[in-house]
Amino acid sequence: MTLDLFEEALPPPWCEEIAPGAVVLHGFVRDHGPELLAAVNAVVAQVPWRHLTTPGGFTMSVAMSWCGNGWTSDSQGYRYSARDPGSGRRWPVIPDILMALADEAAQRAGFGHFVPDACLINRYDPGSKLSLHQDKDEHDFSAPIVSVSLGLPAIFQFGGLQRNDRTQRIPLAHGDVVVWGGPSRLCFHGIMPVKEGFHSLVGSHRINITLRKAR
Ligand code: MD3
Ligand code: FE
Repeated sequence: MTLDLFEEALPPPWCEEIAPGAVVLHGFVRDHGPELLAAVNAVVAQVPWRHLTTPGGFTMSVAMSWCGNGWTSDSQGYRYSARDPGSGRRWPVIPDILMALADEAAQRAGFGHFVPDACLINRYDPGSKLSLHQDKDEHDFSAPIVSVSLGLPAIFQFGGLQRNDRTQRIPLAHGDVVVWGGPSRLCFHGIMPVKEGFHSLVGSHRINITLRKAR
């Protein structure tokens, strides 16, 4: 399925490989903010923003929502599941525009067709951050992760396969899409505290959407 919304050619420097398998598509969805935000708001209307507790007992500064497969917590910690354990109902389906975006971005970055089954949405208020971590709760690490940045800018920290490896700092702006696959899929990464500011469309937040193959 493709909506052909993101078809413009992307020569360098708009398409930038920052590490093997990690491709930044600068401004890839810059012109689609309103539709993307409408899709986010439709999901959030059904799965209200929530601050999860880490396995270590800390409340995350980032607020989260999701669709497709979402987070469910049990005694083991968090895992992906198709249903809300409270209501027994499926989480909302991933909006078509996000499925199309994921597929087109993955192809543009050289990963071929991509059909995600999970979408996590993060909201950063000024001061919110995401500490260095790996994403390894998905079953299939051969699939890439497509991430979309909207609203306030942020500095992304991108390290190596060991927590102590040196990190590079990559500024991410409204409309940037990054595809993380291949050797970069299991690299440590995080987001530095978001600075105060105001974005004309999104307000005083940064929104990040990640599209994944979880199961
Ligand atoms: C690199 N989110 O939700 S997106 C996350 O901006 C997460 O909200 C950040 O890290 C955010 O887990 C960063 C970019 C990203 C996502 C997954 C990755 C980079 C990645 C997985 C492997 C390597
Ligand atoms: Fe992550």
